Amino acid sequence: MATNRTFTMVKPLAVTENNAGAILQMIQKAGFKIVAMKQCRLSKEAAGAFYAVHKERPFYGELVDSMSSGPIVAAILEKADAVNDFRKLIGATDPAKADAATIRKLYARSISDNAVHGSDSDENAKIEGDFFFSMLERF
Ligand code: 3AN
Repeated sequence: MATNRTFTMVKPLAVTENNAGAILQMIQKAGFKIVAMKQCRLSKEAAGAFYAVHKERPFYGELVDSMSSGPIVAAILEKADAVNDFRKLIGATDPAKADAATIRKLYARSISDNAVHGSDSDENAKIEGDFFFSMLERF
């Protein structure tokens, strides 16, 4: 059964372009509650560990460079069917293929700098939230 939490990051280019506030507003207006949130910068090592599942993919190096290039905003979000509903809100990985009015359609620059991360399963939502947040940081 679907759980009610997912994990997101506003990616470095979207933060640098001052779009984090607008993106978080879209997330809240879509009914997600922010359970935990912080701005921080991933080292190359930390970005590599977070995306270790993609280690063999040709874009892994580019992804690690991009995700460690500036600050990100990480958050745990709560809503019924959170993982699936958040994937719908952010749109397709490639912004050129994302539906109108999705976060990636509005704010992504390319398939690698695609504005936001969203967990792809309940299991990964838990792993990814635990990567960034202690129990004391969740409300
Ligand atoms: P999603 O973030 O939509 O779940 P994944 O998990 O397939 O997509 O990919 C993780 C991240 O890797 C994407 N958010 C994107 O930044 C990057 N990425 C995925 N596919 C490509 C690609 N073909 N070229 C460059 N970067 C990619």
